[in-house]
Amino acid sequence: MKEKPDTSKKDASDNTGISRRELLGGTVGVTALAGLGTMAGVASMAPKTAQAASDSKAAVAPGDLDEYYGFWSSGQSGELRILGLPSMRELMRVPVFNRCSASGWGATNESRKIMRDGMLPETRAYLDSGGRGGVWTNGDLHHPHMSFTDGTYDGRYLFMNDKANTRVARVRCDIMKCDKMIEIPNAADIHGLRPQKYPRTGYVFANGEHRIPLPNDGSILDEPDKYHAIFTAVDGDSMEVAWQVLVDGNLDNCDADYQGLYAFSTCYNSEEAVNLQGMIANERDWAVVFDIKAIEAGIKAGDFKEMSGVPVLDGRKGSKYTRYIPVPNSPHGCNTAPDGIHVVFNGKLSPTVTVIDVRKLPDLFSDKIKPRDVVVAEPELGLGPLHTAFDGKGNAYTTLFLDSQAVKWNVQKAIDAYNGKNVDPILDKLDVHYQPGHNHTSMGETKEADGKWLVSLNKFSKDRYINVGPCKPENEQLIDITGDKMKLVHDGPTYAEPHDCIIVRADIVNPSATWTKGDPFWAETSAQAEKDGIELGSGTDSKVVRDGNKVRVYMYSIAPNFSMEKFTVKQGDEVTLIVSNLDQIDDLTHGITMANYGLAMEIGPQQTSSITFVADRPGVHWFYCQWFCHALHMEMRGRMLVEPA
Ligand code: K7E
Ligand code: CUA
Repeated sequence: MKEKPDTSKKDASDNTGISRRELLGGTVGVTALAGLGTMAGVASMAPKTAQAASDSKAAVAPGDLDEYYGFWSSGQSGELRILGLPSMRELMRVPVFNRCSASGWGATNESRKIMRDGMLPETRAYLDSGGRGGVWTNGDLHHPHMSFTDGTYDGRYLFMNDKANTRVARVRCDIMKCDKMIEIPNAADIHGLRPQKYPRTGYVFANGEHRIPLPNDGSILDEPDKYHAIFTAVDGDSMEVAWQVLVDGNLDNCDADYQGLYAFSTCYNSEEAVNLQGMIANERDWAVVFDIKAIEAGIKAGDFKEMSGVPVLDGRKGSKYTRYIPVPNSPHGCNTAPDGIHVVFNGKLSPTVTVIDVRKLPDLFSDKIKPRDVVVAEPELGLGPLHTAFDGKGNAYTTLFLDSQAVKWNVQKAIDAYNGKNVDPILDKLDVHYQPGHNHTSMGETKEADGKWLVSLNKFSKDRYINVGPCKPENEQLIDITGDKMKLVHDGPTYAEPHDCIIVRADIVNPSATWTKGDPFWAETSAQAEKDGIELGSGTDSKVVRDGNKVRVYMYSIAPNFSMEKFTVKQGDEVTLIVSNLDQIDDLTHGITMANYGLAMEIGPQQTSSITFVADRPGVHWFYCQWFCHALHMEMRGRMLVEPA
């Protein structure tokens, strides 16, 4: 489709006098793609905008606490990050799909159990063979979202996707650790993920992005009609797949409504092509609407095929479970407004966003109206709209990837313009630095959206920081949205690659100060200890238990001591170190590192952690506490003797 040169709206031009729009020119579809490469150069030509470097509202003095938690994804780093807002201070990293040197995530028995329990049997067999180490070492975490009750965050859990290895994980908000991770069957590469907002979570909706042959047994390559994409509903309580829906096209991002009736996904490859040219051939793709009640009734009535142990309904075109709403080429973000009525599909290759009204969906499903009849607005906002956030006052904020801008627009004005009124829905545009992907407002995906802060997650930082080499940080900008005009108040560099974030009022999140003795996190370790006649964390659990060539070393720690100064095993023994931290004081984390054995783990106050290894290197090996805990922290160590076989 053609992008009309738009002279009515103010262009973001730099001081060379050349507008970025003019530089782009041509058709949006093709130029937008070319722009992915060239805009890096173009935007660098722009001078630094004269924005306030600091703002009293954003300043959080040393020792003062933030008003909001920010939960950040990290893309290909595979972890979840916790920031404080408005200070934008990074507070914590929570390893999820990655492995972590500090905490032992991916190495401890407790974390490996979580990572392995939800794997498909064929994946477990694959990772157990060929020296692959039994767990994935990478992940691609895009979308972290909190559990909801009645349309707002409830502080129970955070859910997140792994695009790299087709997983969905859950983090317990009391301890801020991942407690469940499942691999989604029949799907390839989970991308969009959102929890059900009402009445509660409930379902976690997860989009299989890439289409694959089903079954994917190696017999098919170039028969795209045998490729499929799958929409999955995971039960957020049990973390099991509740049901799946086969769709036409592929799936990108998704969201849920505020009524508990529908879910939505964008599709950027309705052509069902397998290469770039094919995927952008059509002028229109679509958004898919899923009728949750109809799907649940379909499951009850047995209208499904069981595949890999889960019920799969056929939701392709013509199905009673879905409707396909045509929208301009290659939509990306999918965002439900806090008014509970409007859903925005972001155009990406089209300069527009498409707004639908959920009140029209019952008529769509009963075929009283046509799919396009649910569209109530389609404002042209600028180049490369990717994601939209809301302030709870009727305004929306959309990222413009190619224009490197945030655009503020009014939903009602966009509806009026669509109905032929001569109004401009665009209220403000702000340069961001550079190429924003997601954005998010404080509480913006809940009915309690408060219109205070907007974060723009920008894919490039270019010239905003001193040069750190060819790989530059990304740039996250905090924007004050309390006034009519957006005001940039803070730049924050970050490492690869926060796709998305949520901003949650601090009073909703109430993590524990310490662990609780007997936490289910180490239930299996507790069960083994019980068999060995040991009560973990009791202060008597200091004992070496030999069981054939398996040796379990139970230890506890109280700063600055491990309960065992030394222990002896034989070369070739399979050794499990089980360490309980008896300290009850906030922030008194210990760890244990077995030097030159590649082993380390975190042990928080009142936590038990365990790790298993083969003692195949004879000699004296020091184990030490790697978490600075005491004036005598350096002395907090002991010896393992491995006797030669
Ligand atoms: Cu990067 Cu949400 Cu995966 Cu858009 S997605 S930018
Ligand atoms: Cu315990 Cu350092």
